Amino acid sequence: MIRIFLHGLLGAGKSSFLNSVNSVLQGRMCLQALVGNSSSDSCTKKHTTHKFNHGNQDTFYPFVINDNMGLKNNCSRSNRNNHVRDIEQALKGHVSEGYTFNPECRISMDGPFLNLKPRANDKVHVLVFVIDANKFSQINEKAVEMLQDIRDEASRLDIPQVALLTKIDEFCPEIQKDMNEVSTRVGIPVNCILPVKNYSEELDLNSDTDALILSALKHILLLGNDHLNKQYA
Ligand SMILES: Nc1nc2c(ncn2[C@@H]2O[C@H](COP(=O)(O)OP(=O)(O)OP(=O)(O)O)[C@@H](O)[C@H]2O)c(=O)[nH]1
Ligand SMILES: [Mg+2]
Repeated sequence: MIRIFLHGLLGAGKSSFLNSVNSVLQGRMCLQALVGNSSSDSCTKKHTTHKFNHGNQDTFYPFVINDNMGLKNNCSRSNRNNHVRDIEQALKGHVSEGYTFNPECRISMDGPFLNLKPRANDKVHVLVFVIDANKFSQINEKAVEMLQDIRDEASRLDIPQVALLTKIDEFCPEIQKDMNEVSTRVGIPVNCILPVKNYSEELDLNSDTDALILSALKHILLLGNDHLNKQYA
């Protein structure tokens, strides 16, 4: 099983992406995770693992997506440090289901949400940075440094990373410039930056949107699969 971990600032479109993946897989609009519209408070509160039904109710696709609370663009240095350390724990599989990331303090080392003995399935296989294409140029340098720190941790753990550029429907002409800027500022190669348009306002699926979501998912899963194969080689 491949574990995909979504990370991104508040309102970047993390929950919308996993809802979009589920919608495409189920062939109907799905709202598995709550989606918000607030610029001051994260709509997703808890670290949650989402599975995706395949056929009948008890059968699932062999991958899961972790959704998390997004951080504000302008949080303090100590908040950012706490957050990076917590994400590092999550990448290693030490953070249990239901934990609420709190930038004011790190996960408690003797609390109920610390998983001391993660199984292979609990560890993250692909880290996905979810970035709002419209807001990237407004993200401050400190927040970008935080993304780089998380990327460094992931690289140390040998976990592959991609960036999803969301909301491209609002931003199409500028998308190439934005992909280059993400690549330069965060350090992810341009061929690992995947533009998507999530299902955000439509009532029915359409094949162009499906194609972008499926292409991004395929790329993420191939990276995760390579990482798993490497671990057991
Ligand atoms: N136009 C457009 N809107 C989008 C897209 N993806 C997400 N949105 C909208 O952006 C807002 C935030 O989306 P969420 O999926 O809640 O973002 P999130 O990253 O999960 O946010 P938090 O959980 O609060 O950190 C919602 O109003 C979505 O409908 C997209 O591709 N296009
Ligand atoms: Mg969310």
